Amino acid sequence: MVAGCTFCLQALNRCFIIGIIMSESRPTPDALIIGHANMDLDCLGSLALAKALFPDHQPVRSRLAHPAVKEVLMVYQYELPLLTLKEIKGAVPTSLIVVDTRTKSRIREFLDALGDVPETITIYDHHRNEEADIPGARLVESHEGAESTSLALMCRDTGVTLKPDIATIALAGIYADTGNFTHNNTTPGDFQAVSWLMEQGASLKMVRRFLRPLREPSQADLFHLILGNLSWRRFHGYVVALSRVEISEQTAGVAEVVDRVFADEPVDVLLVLVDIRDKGHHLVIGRSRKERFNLLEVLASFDGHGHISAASALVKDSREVWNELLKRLEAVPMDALTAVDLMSGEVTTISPETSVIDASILFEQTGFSGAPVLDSNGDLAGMFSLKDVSKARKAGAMKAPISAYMSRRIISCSPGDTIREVERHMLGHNVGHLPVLEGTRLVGLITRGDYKKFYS
Ligand SMILES: [Mn+2]
Repeated sequence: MVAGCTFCLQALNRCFIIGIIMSESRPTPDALIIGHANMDLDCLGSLALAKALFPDHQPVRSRLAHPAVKEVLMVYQYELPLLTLKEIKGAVPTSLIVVDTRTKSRIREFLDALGDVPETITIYDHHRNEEADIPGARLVESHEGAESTSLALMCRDTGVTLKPDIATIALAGIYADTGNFTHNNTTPGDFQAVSWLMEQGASLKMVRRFLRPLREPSQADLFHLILGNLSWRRFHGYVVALSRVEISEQTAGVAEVVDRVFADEPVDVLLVLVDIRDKGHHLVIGRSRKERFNLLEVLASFDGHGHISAASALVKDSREVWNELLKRLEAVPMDALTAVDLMSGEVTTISPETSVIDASILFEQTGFSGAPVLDSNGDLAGMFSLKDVSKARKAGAMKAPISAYMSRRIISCSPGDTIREVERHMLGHNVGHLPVLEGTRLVGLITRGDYKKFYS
């Protein structure tokens, strides 16, 4: 018979009360799990899962935490006890596990608290675009939308089962980091992990509670402030919404407010500069819907971190951040996709004299549903499509030249037109074949198929 704790009736090695007493009476924990400063839901989910995977390690909380994280910890403080920075002061762990970041500056507060550099450092992280600069660390890289995903799948694959509460915390992390599975970074693995976490008893109802946006009155104020100062500008063909606001002191949950604004604004990119008056700091937060618009590069001179499509930077000096940001937006080379990137350059064309029946045979053989019609000078004279074939068939005029049935009202675009303009042409005029013209010369053709390929 194993000795049990009188209070929670668990075996001693599983009892959290003993655990707390032990951790207090043991000034130098031997093995620790840390995340990044100002932990978010995915960071917390990763801490919880890493603890399940490596039960001999103790998770540590960061000094600051997102409001949603604070709420989770309030609910689950006994299910997921976390050490504080004070409790690890001077400790020299033999093993340190770092989750949800690979960057030294983001774990500085933990390193500063420790007495010495741990013997082994293992990183579990999905920030593929961040610099891995923690010396001597082994990196286990993941490609999922949330780090909680890869750790949950590791639990699943190694036969570790979770308590429902831990599964709930992990589930919240995946929802948060994938923007409810709508961000570009979302992977099939994220869905698999969610499916497994639901099997472990995760509570979707609780997750919905934690993800509730704008829980603080100050967040609602900031939301309206950002919206009120919003202006739209174009950079490299992208529509960028910019907003600059000032708040009196640093508050948590600014990123959640920015997410909320971004969800409502039909723009490619949102960049918000928050001037924090009392400290003279500046917080830049960016969100992007376009893969080619690399926010990490835009924020590089501010020491930004995050992902290509969601990044932020805290500037602690008195730089002219706003002007520098605008200059970066102008200077960082990232050309928006244009018609040239979408079009097929090798286009099958037909001449106006071709008979409808021959064109119809061509369509049948090639699978095309339409083709540009070029006159003897090589200029675009019209577009001929399957629809025109059926018109001629109804009229019993299959032998007529296609010039009698082709459409002469041509909707076309230029090679440099952005995706947005291409979209406007194709969807606005409901054309399935958009010729790309340089002057009067045909240089390519964009079909519905090309357009769909772009989104796949
Ligand atoms: Mn993450």
